[in-house]
Amino acid sequence: MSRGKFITLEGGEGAGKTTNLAFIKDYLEQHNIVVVVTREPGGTELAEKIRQLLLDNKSEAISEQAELLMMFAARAQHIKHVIEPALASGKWVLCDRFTDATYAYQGGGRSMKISTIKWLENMVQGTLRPDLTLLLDAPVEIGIARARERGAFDRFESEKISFFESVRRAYLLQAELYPERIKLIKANQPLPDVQRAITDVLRTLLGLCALNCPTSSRHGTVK
Ligand code: Z5A
Repeated sequence: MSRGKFITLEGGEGAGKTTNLAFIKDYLEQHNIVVVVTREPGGTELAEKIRQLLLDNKSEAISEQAELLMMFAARAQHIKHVIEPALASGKWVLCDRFTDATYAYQGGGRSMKISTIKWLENMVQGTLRPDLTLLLDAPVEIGIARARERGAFDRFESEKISFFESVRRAYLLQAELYPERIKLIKANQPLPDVQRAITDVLRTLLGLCALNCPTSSRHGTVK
């Protein structure tokens, strides 16, 4: 049995990850692919407990180092108990955020050293990397306005605009560094257009692309 594929969805506040996760799952299932949908931080009982601690905005102040290590502690559990077994059994894994979020939030937002994040990535993940990452990118104000409609803010969502600007810049840098893996999707357009761009990328991944492949720029942007 061939190994499944690992797809991650990334983006800032309110970019539309959760909304599009269901769309992608349906699309893959229509192509007879068995999909495991999961998220980070989280995905196992213990990792979900770590998530609660990380998002709780009433907890004692969490140091930047503790935050980074908690992300990777949750990730280690998630990989061992959910991601690796699913991929090994031929299922595809669709994950709402993964390590690009660590580069963006802890690296960009909290200014943690990239070399430290890379060291932890190698230690926890070994050679595991996503096969495809869809980066939903929208101006910070648009994402925040969308997220605000949802109500109460968690510990991350309570950060200042400048934090989210740094997160966005770090995500865009990741896309520039890994254009083969990370496909940039403009998320500040109507949902049907976002989903058309996502479908174009998935068609390419599934090898369904004949003459009508999307034109990708050097940075992998799909319009
Ligand atoms: N975090 C971290 O710091 N380091 C890490 O390594 C990892 C995570 C893995 C939890 O993430 C937090 O963990 C996250 C980063 C940190 N904190 N933040 N911020 P999360 O993914 O659970 O939380 P989130 O980013 O806050 O998700 P979100 O706000 O729910 O965003 P979303 O899933 O991208 O958006 P959505 O719920 O799909 O859409 C929001 C609204 O916009 C909704 O009403 C939609 O109907 C609407 N929407 C979506 N798309 C459109 C379009 N195209 N047009 C109009 N309206 C739209």
